[in-house]
Amino acid sequence: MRRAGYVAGVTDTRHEYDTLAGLYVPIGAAVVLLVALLVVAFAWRYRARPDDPDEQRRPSRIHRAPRTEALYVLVLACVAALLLWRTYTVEGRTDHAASGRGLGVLVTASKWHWRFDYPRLRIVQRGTDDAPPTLVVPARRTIDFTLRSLDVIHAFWIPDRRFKRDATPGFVSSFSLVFPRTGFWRYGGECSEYCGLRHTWMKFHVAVVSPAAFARWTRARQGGAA
Ligand SMILES: [Cu+2]
Repeated sequence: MRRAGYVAGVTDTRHEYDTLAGLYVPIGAAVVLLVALLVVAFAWRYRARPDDPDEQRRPSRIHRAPRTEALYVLVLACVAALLLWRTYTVEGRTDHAASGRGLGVLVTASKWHWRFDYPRLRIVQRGTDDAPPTLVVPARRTIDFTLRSLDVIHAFWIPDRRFKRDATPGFVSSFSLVFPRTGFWRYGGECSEYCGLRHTWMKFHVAVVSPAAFARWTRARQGGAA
């Protein structure tokens, strides 16, 4: 079903990257386990035995096993190809430019604040040194973000969405996200690029509300309420 303001192709980044991690983690764990077992096994098998009378007369154990080595290279190449293919597939689905048909939010990063402008709604969300701003978005609707920085390199990061994008001065970055479920994430967003003294405090809250609640919030903000 097509919903108003929803653009096909914009995907749930959390689901996509969690699925990808579900592939990387077991492969990584298997490699660590295999290497650890082989280290222990070979250290035990070829340990020094000074009391062994045959030790000095033992021939060199170095020999070649071309088939085993070729199989090893083939397995590694297949694993690398699988990971690259899955990674680029997921990147292709999630890392697209803004659709231009969703709700527009201009994100401005500067030392050490976030600011969220909703140009079409004429709403601005600012924080203070003590209180970070809140990014308010409607659930299940495409949000078209435009990201910029006024000074140094920052990075817009929402861990729950598994999404991160650099904000580089002189460049404007565009991307779309959807937020499938409603909720409030205290300090749910932050800067993930070290940007100076107060980098650690460069955070924002994330509020995902129902479309009806978003309409009410919009009216309240446009009416001058906080
Ligand atoms: Cu920063």
